[in-house]
Amino acid sequence: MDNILSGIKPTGQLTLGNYIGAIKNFVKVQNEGESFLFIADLHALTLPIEPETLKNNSRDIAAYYLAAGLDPNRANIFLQSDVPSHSELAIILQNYLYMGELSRMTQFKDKSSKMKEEAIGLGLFAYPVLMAADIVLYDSKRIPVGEDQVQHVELARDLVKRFNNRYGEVLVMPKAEIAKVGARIMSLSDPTKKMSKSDPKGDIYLNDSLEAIRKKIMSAVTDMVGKVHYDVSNQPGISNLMTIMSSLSGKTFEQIEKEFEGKGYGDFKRAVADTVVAELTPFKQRYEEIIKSGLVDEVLQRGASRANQIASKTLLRVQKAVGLYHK
Ligand code: AQP
Repeated sequence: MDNILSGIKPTGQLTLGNYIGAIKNFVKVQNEGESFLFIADLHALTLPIEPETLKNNSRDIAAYYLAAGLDPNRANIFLQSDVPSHSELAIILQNYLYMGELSRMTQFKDKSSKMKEEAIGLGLFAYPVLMAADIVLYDSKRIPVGEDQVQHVELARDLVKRFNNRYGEVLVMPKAEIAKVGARIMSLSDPTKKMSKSDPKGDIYLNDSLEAIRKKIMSAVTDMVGKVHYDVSNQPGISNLMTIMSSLSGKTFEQIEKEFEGKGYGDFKRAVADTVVAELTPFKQRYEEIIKSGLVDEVLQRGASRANQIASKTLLRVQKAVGLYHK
């Protein structure tokens, strides 16, 4: 069985996009191999963030993982910063990725385009290097991610090829896995843009109240077509709501179209809201219980201990391969 790796960076409160595009898939695959599901706290430092916010967001992600159904006896849940091999390996791997390819990364272009050049940190630019280190440390072949992260996984693949060509079969080749439905949940206020935790417009946050979530869905942007139909180009808002409904209920687009034939958008939105609320009600209850129980710290410690075991072996393999003396 292949190892599975993925992570979420604690840059803000998680959105329904993170839940559908990432966490739900982690739960699905947790029995299919050993999984390493980390909280990418070092990645969160690539943009300014308050220390308390970073700490609280990190704890929340661990609690959300557990609330969603990740079993800490099967999945290793840990903080990236609790495993020093991530940083050490990134220092080595940065020599095998190039400025040109890093500057072509869409995430870097998006995030840096809103900043003055003097304010763009080196960490933001080198983000895919650390991500490549995250990926290869656990010899993972399977990397479940949302669509926006596929480009970074592709770059990690390029790096593995380059490194192995030079040093032999040292690193395992990873592959991105994206969900058939829900790999890109869009903003409710601008369905041409991804729902993103650092851009509050049109987001559903996992810590929003159930009433707030209902309200947000009821006021989601739609269109003048007046028909519940999956057509991303002409009906992006309705298509996004269909995606949300489909990925949480298991209904196909055809089934949804049939169910709402001849019905108005109001009825459809109410049904989408019911679906989301039904999914998040028990999830939010479990989250509250987990936060109170103190389980998070115990799980993170256990996860880090296993992650360190595996990661330090891979790091040593790389150090030896490149010829670091005494290794
Ligand atoms: N809208 C989305 N639809 C589906 N999947 C999504 N993911 C993020 N947004 C959506 C997936 O969630 C995982 C964790 O993402 P991340 O924290 O590593 O960073 P990101 O991809 O940049 O996500 P955000 O929410 O947009 O974060 P910020 O705003 O901090 O940049 C990934 O698997 C991602 O694909």
